[in-house]
Amino acid sequence: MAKSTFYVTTPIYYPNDKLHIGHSYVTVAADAIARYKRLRGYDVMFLTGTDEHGQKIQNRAIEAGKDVMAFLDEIIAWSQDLWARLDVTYDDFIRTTQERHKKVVEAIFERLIEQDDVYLGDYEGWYCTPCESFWSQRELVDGNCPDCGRPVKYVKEESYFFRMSKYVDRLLAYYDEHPEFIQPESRKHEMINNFIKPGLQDLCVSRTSFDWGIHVRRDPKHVVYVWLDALTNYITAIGYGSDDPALQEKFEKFWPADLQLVGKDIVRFHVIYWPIILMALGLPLPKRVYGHGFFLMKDGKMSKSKGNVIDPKLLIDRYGSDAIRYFLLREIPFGQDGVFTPEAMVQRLNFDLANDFGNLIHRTAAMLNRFCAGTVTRPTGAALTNAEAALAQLAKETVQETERQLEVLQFSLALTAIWRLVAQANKYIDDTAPWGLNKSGNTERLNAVMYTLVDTIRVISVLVQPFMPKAANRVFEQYGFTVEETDWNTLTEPGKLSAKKHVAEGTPLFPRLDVNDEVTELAQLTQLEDGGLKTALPSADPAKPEAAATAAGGPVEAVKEQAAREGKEVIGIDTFDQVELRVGQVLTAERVEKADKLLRLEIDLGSEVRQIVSGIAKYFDPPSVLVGRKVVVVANLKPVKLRGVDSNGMILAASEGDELTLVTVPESMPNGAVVK
Ligand code: ME8
Repeated sequence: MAKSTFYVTTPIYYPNDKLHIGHSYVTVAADAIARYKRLRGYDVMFLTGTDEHGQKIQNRAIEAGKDVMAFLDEIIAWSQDLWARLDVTYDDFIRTTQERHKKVVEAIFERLIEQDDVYLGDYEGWYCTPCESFWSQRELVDGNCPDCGRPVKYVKEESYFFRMSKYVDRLLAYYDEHPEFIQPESRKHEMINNFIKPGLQDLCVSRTSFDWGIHVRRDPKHVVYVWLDALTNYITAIGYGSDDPALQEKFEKFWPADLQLVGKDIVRFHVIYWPIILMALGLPLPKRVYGHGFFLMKDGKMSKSKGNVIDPKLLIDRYGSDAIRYFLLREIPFGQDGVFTPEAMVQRLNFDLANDFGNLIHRTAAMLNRFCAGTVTRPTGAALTNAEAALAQLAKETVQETERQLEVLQFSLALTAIWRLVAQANKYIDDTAPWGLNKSGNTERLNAVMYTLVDTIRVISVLVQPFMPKAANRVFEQYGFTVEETDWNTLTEPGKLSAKKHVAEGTPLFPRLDVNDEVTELAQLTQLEDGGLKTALPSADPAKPEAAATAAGGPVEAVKEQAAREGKEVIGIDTFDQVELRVGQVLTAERVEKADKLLRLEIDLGSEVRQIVSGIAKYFDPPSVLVGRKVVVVANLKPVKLRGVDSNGMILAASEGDELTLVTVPESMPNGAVVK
């Protein structure tokens, strides 16, 4: 029987700069899933690549004084070397400058014009060159690009447009019929409320103001504009539109993709424009698009201009690929944002890898060699106790839990489950004290304990394979585990571990680190002495005018002083951006029993109703005066219990002395709208 297939993709990255730890994050996540599915017996296709057209790339090559293709080749070589060093096992790497992609995009464009999905019109509006995005007047923030905050320019030019609006109803019906299509669930509401409900504009799909791109066949002064070119990579790479029967077969085999991983910044393109393009081409839609969260620095988003970007190669050189892969997937729940700090990384590596995992592997092998000449012997039934049965049961449950969490891409929870087993195995050593059994000559019991430990290590090393392939292989070699013994699909079958085997003494898998020294060293190495904070503030370079303001105690100093007086740090816009503010409407309001100050409110946030407890009772009597009021809610606040009542968020209010006013917005603003 043919194997089941699994097609997983990452975004294709812009090669305008070297890739950083954020790009490594999603690529390692895709690799872990690809490896996991291969281990489960799937025929996997794992695609990554680069998005090489557009003005931004052309400008970067010109700045570097290089021919565009030569400039790209260098960055692509660097990127592929990064993936090799991170043990990323992609099956194909697509470059949008490759002929296999270009000629299919040209044909797709012609077809879309012929079937009147694409038409020629005039584009008038605001354009942000760094983001390569067009914006309407309404979308600008203080006259600047709403994504990056940089100035935009007004442009008017002839462009081709895609009739997006024609497909909106079908798209919404698809969302309804396929609740698993957009994940995590919260991103779906964001898409519907922020982009679809306000009215989906036709999408500009060609430009005439630059020429680094795929030219429209019938009208070559037009270059296919970035998203139509970029998104189609997922089908051109696997043979869509090819004349070659083998490639056509490949396309039939793998499309629709099972999983498309994208950052939250480009979810919109992948769950609105991409499905619509596919509908226009009469193709099925991907089964799942997952919008993962971002790795941030202490001063907010990573960006070259802030100088807070971490070079992943530097970390790999110092700690090895396994350690970096582990940290990336362990630290932050997939789907959420998290902050990268040297402290967190060094602690994880030291405690989880050196102390817990590495030590379990090392001390077990050392004891086996000291007490049993390195040989594991299958125990007799009489020597087994409840402790062995309990560990075997936990191992079984851990396999199931790891599978469950990997299916829903909760890498950190899968690792948490595996580390629970690691901790339990370490505890089992302490409880059974094999050194005591050796001393008292209780060979039967000693064999039982050592066999149980080696069997547990076998399960653990198989489970960590998708995350830390090198470490897993080292354990397989050291412990002499065979292919049969390390087959994930029969992992917990009884008697899997062969009756006799030899285990080598080995060396520790992960070095122990001195946390303080290492953090200092790492901070210097990454040049983030203050966690990147200094780069968020204006440069101290006297040649730059804002530096003069700082030196003379000007506006920046005044802001810092004011913040310091209030016991708060000055924050960058990116830190503020982490606060999710939304418009809500009070549905019910009542007093909380035995709590004079508290009101329990139910608030409609558009996509959900939230319960919030607020200390505003004395200002609103009776509480029902609040019903129907539009309020601003901090929607991503950690849930708390106040007087035993769950509170999931906070409403904003201004207060001075005895007066308090709720921050409100006009009635016309829909519930769930984002406040910035
Ligand atoms: O958007 N944390 O390319 P891109 C986590 N070419 N992930 C991050 C990250 C961070 N700090 N920074 C980047 C493009 N990423 C387009 C995509 S797809 C058809 C075209 C990851 O080089 C994240 O997955 O800007 C994000 O979506 C992607 O890199 C953007 O890469």
